[in-house]
Amino acid sequence: MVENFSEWFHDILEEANITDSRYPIKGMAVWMPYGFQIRKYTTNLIKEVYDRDHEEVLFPLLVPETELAKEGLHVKGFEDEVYWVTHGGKTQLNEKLALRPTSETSIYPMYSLWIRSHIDLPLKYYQIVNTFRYETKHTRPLIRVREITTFKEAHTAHASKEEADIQVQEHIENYKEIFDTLGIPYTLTKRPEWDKFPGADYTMAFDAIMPDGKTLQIGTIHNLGQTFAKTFDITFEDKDGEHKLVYQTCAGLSDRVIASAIGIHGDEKGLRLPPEISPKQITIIPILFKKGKEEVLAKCEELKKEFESAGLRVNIDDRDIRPGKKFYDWELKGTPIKLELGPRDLENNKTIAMRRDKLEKIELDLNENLVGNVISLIDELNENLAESAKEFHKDHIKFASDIDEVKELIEAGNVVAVNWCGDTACGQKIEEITGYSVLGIYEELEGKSKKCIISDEDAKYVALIAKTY
Ligand code: PR8
Repeated sequence: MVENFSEWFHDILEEANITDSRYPIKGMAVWMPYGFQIRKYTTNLIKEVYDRDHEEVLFPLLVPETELAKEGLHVKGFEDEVYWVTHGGKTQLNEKLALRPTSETSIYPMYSLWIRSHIDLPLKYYQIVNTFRYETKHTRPLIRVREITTFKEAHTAHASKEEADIQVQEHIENYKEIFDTLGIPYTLTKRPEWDKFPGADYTMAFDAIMPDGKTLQIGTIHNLGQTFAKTFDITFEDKDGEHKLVYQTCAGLSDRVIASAIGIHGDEKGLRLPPEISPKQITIIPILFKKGKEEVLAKCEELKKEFESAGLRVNIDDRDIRPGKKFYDWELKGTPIKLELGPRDLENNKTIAMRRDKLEKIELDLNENLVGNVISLIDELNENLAESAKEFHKDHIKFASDIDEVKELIEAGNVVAVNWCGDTACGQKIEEITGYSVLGIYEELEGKSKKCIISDEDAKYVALIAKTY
């Protein structure tokens, strides 16, 4: 799988009924029923975190050209990626309308109307919408798409710079919680100047290391300072009666969260889904013979109800096919726990459980704390998925002290840490020489008297370099 992760990923999406990318527009795929469920539970998790201190809103999909063009830096960053609506039927529109590539220019003109006084602040809204980006790099389902189908974007406005900085930290904590729940290890870096979000003061980014060693940016948080406040005239009357510009932040996640959960946890047999987003957490497979069929099925139904009342998602696979085929299917689909129940098991008050992570069989007593025991297995699986992913992640960040070593280590499937003075010229030289990307600042190097990998200047930071998706 590591050898050909890209092919594995492509195949698993189709085989596990997640997406079908044969839709006749490049970069746009159909969410299939199983994938749709995974998407739903992932969205629920993210909503749950955001709902704690943000309110959900929904803005229109179209952005007038005049608004999109107002913020110079921002529009420059997106101009090659915008899809335009130019006609209504046969009539050419007076003004072109953009399909939002992201929603700053759709949301902030309204913030300018809504925010009047310091009592309106902080304002913390989020929306989950489709965004469109005419990506010119190689597109891949979930990873680089032209229609991002569940773009979760938060937009906040604050009275002071300090509050905006605190909000950035809160976004970071929220994202950590989401990734930790899914057992997705990440690096958190401050993106270099030349790779920050168009219009932002600075960008903090989460990257996951995929099995082939390439990194995937799975979430970003941008401190927008007052750039957009100036452009869209978002001001408030402070306690002292003065009119001031707000400070803003925004943060975004896409279906890449699902891509990383699939990629990082999967194995050669298929998906190994974190229980939180698995459509079913338990799949019961009845082993049916003519004799005792009714009793076995009735017991399966009874167990299903018991598990469901403990809050678990359960299905019974009673299709009229060989049990072996059912095992194969659910291994492919990554249900955390399979329970096998046949007439002999029923006689002996037993069921055979199989954990998807380890694929080992465990005999459980039907009458002795079955629900509790299965919940423990799910918890252990969850922890084990996270632990093995963490180990892989740790093993794949290596330090290099010269440029040749950087290249060798990245080619061998690693992310590489180097000492860096922080100068843009040096950073871009690293990219030029290696052909790989500087993800950004990983750690500060205070008073450690190290030298930059390019210049002979003192290094201020440990920077990460990677081959990226
Ligand atoms: C913002 N504005 O837009 P960002 N396919 C899949 N996922 C993608 C793609 C793509 N083509 N492009 C980006 N992402 C800010 C924050 C509102 C919200 C994912 O930020 O452009 C990446 O994981 O950095 C990225 O980190 C996230 O969307 C946010 O996009």
